[in-house]
Amino acid sequence: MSKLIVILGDQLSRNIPALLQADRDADVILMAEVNEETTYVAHHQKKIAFTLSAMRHFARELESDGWQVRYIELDDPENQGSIIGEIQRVSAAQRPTEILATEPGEYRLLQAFKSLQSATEPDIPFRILEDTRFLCSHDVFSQWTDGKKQLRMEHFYREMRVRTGLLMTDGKPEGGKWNYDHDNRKPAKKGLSFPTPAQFPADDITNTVLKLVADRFADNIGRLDNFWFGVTAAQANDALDQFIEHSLPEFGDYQDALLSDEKYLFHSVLSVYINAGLLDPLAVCQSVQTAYQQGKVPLNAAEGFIRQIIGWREYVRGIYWMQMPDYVESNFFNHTRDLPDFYWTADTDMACLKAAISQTIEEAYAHHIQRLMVTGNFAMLIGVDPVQIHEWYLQVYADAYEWVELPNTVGMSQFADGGLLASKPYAAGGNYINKMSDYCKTCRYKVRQKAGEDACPLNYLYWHFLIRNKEKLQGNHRLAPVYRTLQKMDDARVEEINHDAQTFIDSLSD
Ligand code: FAD
Ligand code: DLZ
Ligand code: SF4
Repeated sequence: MSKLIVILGDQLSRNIPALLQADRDADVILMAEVNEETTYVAHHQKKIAFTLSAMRHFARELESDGWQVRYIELDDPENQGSIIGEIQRVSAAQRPTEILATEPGEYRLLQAFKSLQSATEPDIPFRILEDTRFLCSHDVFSQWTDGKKQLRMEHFYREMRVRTGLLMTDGKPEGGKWNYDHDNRKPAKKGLSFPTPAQFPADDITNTVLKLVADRFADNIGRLDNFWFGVTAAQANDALDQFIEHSLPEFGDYQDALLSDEKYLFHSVLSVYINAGLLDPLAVCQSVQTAYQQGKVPLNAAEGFIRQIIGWREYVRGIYWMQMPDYVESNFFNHTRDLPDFYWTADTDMACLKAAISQTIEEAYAHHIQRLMVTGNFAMLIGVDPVQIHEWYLQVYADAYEWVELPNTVGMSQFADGGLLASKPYAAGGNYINKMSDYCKTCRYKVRQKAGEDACPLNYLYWHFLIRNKEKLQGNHRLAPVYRTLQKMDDARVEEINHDAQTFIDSLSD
């Protein structure tokens, strides 16, 4: 009499609830590489390689700990091509007393689980457990949102600090302030030395997977050479230790910076491991807190980092589940433009976009400010259909799962939810990029020029965005100063902006 324990490709954690409730001597674990998960969007080749290799390593580790694992490879001739198909096939043969799974991170798969549940019960009960790796349960998030007219991450974050006790002393925030973001806005300068995130050589398992991906997914975006992601919990923990030692001390100061030729700056590159389950988010925050307590990192760095995880990460997940399935359709500005082709090739003269997209193609990674203020900002300014930019982000990053990617794209970067997640659009012209980066120095466009062929396109696109969305945005008090500036512009200047923007946007589809 055994249960069938389902473990998905982003549930590679020893503390995943379905595994915690399993009996090592009796139950069978099912892990399946399937066509549906590898193709529901055309994932970056490195993302597929990372996921399949990490799944194979996790299965091996469970087996060597004495678990009975039924591991289905992608090219198994019996493979049914979907998680649901594989659960059905294996349970038909094995007749388990129960199927036990942890809730999937994505809405579409939860719906599929629920349909299967109705089909198998009462014959075989199918229990779907809440994913306790997240620090805020669905109930707690919905209690927090209850009765609130406006949701703000900062308020949620403070509650999460109290709830977790992280960086709290006698019920008060460490250092007397909740948030040290004010200290975290430094532009990076040349001369700083930037550590490289921990990199790991491919072993036999990874090499086999790399070949499989090269054979089957050669047309997907991305390159497979120089694959260096860790694929086990031990490697992910090494990456965490190295981040804390070498990058975290400067993480806060330069969190918003951008620099050509520096792909990572002081960012952790840990999201890929945390989201797949190789690192536990609470344990990561506790390690960071310990480093602060031992005097190894300053408070602004520790607080800034912990805020990203217990604040932003949990907040976006809460919003995702609260808003799905309609959230995908959000389109506050009614944007309909196609995503420019250069998002797939990096073939553009704009140095900021070229840098962010090239490294995305190479590494399946770009840091937050590149995603938000470069690729995201540009897509919003030219009016790209939010679904198209959402699908791009979901495809190109190794850490991308819809629960985290969608709210970041639709809510934070495109303001397509009209301000549910963020209090104002993250729109910026060339000045911002020039202040925070060195991209403009080598760009074909001139950042200080406001109009004409050589002007930085972001300059007129920024105003064009504000002009065309005036009705929707001018009431936003955080945008009052920019609308006051706009009011002072004469008609000729407004016409010039509209003309330059339209000419540039038209040129994108030529
Ligand atoms: P660091 O800068 O080192 O931050 C530390 C950790 O905090 C990250 O590892 C991550 O776990 C967490 N974190 C930071 N910011 C966020 C955030 N806004 N939301 C959730 N967690 C956060 N993050 C993803 O994990 N998957 C995605 O698919 C994803 N898509 C994004 C799309 C857009 C348009 C934008 C603007 C942001 C997106 N993010 C996404 C959030 C953020 O950009 C990444 O988490 C971060 O860049 C990962 O790199 P890092 O590990 O070096 O992060
Ligand atoms: C991302 C991914 C990929 C590429 N392949 C698989 C797979 O073959 N089998 C699997 O169980 N999971 C995979 N995943 C992760 C899933 O897509 C993820 O579990 C769902 O999106 C839910 O978050
Ligand atoms: Fe980007 Fe404009 Fe600077 Fe060029 S000049 S790098 S387009 S901000």
